[in-house]
Amino acid sequence: MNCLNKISLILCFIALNFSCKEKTTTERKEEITTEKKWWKEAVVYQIYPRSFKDSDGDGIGDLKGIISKLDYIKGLGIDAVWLNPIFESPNKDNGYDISDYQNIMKQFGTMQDFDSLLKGFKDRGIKVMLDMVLNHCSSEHKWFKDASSSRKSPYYNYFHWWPAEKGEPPYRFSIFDEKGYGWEFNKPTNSYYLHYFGDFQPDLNWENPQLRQDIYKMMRYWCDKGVDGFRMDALAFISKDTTWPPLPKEYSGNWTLYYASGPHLHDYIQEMNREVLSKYDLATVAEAMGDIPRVKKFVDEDRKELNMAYNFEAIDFGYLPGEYKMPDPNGYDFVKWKSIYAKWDSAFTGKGWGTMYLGNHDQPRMLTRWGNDAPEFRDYSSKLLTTFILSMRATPYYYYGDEIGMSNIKFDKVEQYNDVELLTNYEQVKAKGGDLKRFLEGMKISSRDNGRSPMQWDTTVNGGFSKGKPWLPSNENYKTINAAQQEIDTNSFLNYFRKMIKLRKENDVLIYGKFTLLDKENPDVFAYTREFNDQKFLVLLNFKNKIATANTGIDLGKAKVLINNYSLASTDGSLKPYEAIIYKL
Ligand code: TEU
Repeated sequence: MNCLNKISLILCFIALNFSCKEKTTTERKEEITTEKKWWKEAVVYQIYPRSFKDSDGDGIGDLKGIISKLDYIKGLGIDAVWLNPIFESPNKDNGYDISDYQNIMKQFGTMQDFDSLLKGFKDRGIKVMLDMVLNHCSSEHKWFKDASSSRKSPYYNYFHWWPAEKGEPPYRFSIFDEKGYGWEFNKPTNSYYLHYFGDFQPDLNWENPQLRQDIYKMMRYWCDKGVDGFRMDALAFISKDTTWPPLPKEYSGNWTLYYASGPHLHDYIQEMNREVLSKYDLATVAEAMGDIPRVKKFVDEDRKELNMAYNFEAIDFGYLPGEYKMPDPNGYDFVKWKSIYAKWDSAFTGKGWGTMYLGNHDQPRMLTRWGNDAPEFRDYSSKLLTTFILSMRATPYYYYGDEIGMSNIKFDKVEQYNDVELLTNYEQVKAKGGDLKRFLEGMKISSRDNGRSPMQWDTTVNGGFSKGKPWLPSNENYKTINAAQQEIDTNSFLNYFRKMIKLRKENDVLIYGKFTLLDKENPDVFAYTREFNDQKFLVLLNFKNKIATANTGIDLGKAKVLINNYSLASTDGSLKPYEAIIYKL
């Protein structure tokens, strides 16, 4: 072989080898992640303890209240619960302002109650996830009380300060501040402290290793007690650029994206993984705001950080730009919304894992926001949303009360609200001379208190939630919409929810199966397939209050209906208002 031939052979070999490698990488990229984990297979039920069940008549839900409902929770068929913060707190943001991470909020009970609750869940095979608020604490926390007394305090560096002698601090936004200003002046230290949320929620200084060690120790305390996971509040915001440069232009107005871009964010999460998470078999889910590339970093297994991330893009969809949670009067672009779900599914194709939810304590009731709470559609649309949540390729997080079709309470007056977010936003609109009537109308759809009204157990006073005056009124519709009534009705939402959970559990394809969006441009129907091994399911969801048709090109002649929210399912793709069907193909 002459020299030229030799070279071309080598080149050819390199090219071949390269193209093979290329192919494997592409193939690997397309392969869906099927590594089994309990937290991928679990259905998580979120309990807002303040509103679930009050055992002592003070109008506030408590741990003993949850204990009294353990069998109800078990009976749902769920696998894990996420409890919103249960730690000691002055409750200016209902527990998201923690004053002692290792004690139970007095209104909720004692540590002994918590231990009994944990045991009660464990005895029933239910895992327990706690809500860790690590970006900030309460201004009543002993760290802050000490830190704010003197610059010499050993805790001064547990927080972010701007000494007043340097003049005004560089602008930072605050979401729960009437003036939208993230620095608050503190006289004893003659300095300003940073608060991305309310001024009663000072941001913790994660750049300080001592603070981080204290946090990890506290987390290990709960893990050693036996908790199974954490929902990590506002975790994307923990790292800050402490040279405090002016806000970069590219983020102006998009404060969540800016706050989610701290320089050492992932160093700290990886450290937390080494120091705490890797030592236990935990489920961890991050409030990881930001775009997909940012969010993926939290959950890429190779990076050794967390397990799951929320999809904020879909839940925050349909609001008017530049206004806080003001629903677009023309509704939302359904085709775009579907594409967001498809995009977030493919973001976690090969690596990471997502979550699926349509409601939580920061959201209005899913029935009002994404379904239809009018009497004629309440039943169908509630079941449709449940079918959607439980048939996607992500861990479902299902909010208490949605299983019985609770809807928005729709307050008329600002005085009826409790939520700090609503109240500060109201003041902001007022200060700008905005249209308060319009604001309050919008909030009937989107405000957080809509999702926080007490659980509707039965037809007794306050829906059986409390014998006292509830901290937030019960929705008057408890007289017809309640768990007791739905328990006896075999066709109720509650029983549909149980049926849908069973279907998911019995069919791996609904957990691990590849998701493919079909009939993308259909303005009414959400259609997709799920495929795993030799199984293929088709999901058809008519999100509109009129008859619609799915054009999937799939012959339904031989398809088997696995679940349907009407008594008879069609075989030609036509769907009744809010009809939901899952077929086995
Ligand atoms: O919310 C994080 C957050 O950034 C909020 O903007 C949230 O998205 C907003 O309230 C939606 O309307 C978490 C908690 O879930 C929330 O309840 C707390 O109030 C907040 O952190 C502060 O801890």
